[in-house]
Amino acid sequence: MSKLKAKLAQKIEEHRPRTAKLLKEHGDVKIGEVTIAQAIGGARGVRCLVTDISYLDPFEGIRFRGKTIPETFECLPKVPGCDYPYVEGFFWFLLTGDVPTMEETLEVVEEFKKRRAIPEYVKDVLRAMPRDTHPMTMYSAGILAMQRESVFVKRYNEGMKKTEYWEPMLEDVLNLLPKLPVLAAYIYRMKYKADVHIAPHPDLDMGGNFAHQMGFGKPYDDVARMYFILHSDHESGNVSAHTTHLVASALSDAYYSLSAGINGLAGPLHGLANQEVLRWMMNFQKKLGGQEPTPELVEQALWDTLNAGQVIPGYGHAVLRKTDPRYVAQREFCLKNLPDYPLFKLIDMIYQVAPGVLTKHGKTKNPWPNVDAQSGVIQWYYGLTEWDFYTVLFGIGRAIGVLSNITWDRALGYPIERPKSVTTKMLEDVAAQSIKADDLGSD
Ligand code: CMX
Repeated sequence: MSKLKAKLAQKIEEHRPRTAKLLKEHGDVKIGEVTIAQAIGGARGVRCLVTDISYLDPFEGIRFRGKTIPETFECLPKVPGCDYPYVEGFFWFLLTGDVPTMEETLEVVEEFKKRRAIPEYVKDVLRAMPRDTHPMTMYSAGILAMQRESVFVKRYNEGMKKTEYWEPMLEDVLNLLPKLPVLAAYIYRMKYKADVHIAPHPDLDMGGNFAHQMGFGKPYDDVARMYFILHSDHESGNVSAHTTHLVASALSDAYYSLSAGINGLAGPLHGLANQEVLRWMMNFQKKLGGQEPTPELVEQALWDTLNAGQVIPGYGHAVLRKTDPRYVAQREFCLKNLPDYPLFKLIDMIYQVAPGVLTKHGKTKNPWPNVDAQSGVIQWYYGLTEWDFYTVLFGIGRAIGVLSNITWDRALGYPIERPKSVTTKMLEDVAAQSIKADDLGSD
């Protein structure tokens, strides 16, 4: 991994003075204000996190290192004979900000192969859990179980300078990331495929080997590559990214931090929404009892969900105010590969109807679909019908982004995170003062 580490070291050296200058010379410049609604309402829109790895514009959607999703897919080295790029090359791109050459990409591919085996004791931990344990619990536990491997902890205990923190963090990230698809495939085969496992393939890259170890043929390897890249990063404020960053800020290592982030991803308002979409569609089809779905029937079912006080999974977003380009990318994949598949047609019918229903309902600020609305149907089509596994797939992709971020957190020496809380009485006092000021102003 000498090329990746050398490139990252160069990027870090170039970047550090920028952060230092901002802090020293412009530290008191305001970038926003916090309202009472933001303090009570989940810090929505409060600008207090920094990352250069991705940026989410409410109307354009995500850009990875300044590139849109189509630009990202276009610029990266592709696996021969496949439509999607190497995930390993994408990792290089997220980490360094530079598009890797094929040679640089292949160095990461080979290095990941060497590091991807999961320790036997992790399998023992998983096997000790009841088989009906949710796969996200197993995935998080598997990551946490490997914490004893942390190079960062070892080096920290030996004593190292703060400026060196990023190197053992990178080492932990490089050890952990390639293991995640292998861990996921182990959980999948143990839970759903009679505990019959498939050995890794020495010639295959991360996406290809994942498809192989899951037991799915082509083009599932490309599905995996697309899926991991699309789910990788969505700037820093979402629950999984923020949790990983927050835990890492206490100098917890990559294993502790990622496991915590994955627990956040497992919530139904975040990553678990992808399984909820499939559950919603299957319940709907069951209720139809063989009847063809129509826009009218879909509309009624959406209202039934809303009137029961539940959310429409796969719709809405805390930042986005238009259709998620990650949804669009997957829709384009479906239009190309499974245009006539009934479940895809149903997803599309929901897309025609749900924004209108949600707008009429009048609560959500964004009635458009997010990444989770489209993803399950692709998995289902290729034979992965165990929908409670879908968030694990999200969790492999998300790791690429959040592990890149915490490597940079260490490189730039970001401090322990510790926002300040206030009491309700303090807010009431501030509110009363503001009313008084308004009254004086209107005199
Ligand atoms: N269905 C019904 N109501 C919705 C809704 C939806 N899809 N999306 C938002 N609302 C409601 C909210 O629950 C909230 O209601 P209350 O005022 O009663 O609390 C109101 O509309 C305002 O919410 P908002 O400001 O538009 O959205 P938030 O930033 O609070 O929440 C999100 C964002 C994603 C949690 C929300 O849109 C949601 O619950 N969506 C469904 C679950 C989902 O798809 N999550 C996946 C998001 C992507 C990801 O992280 O993976």
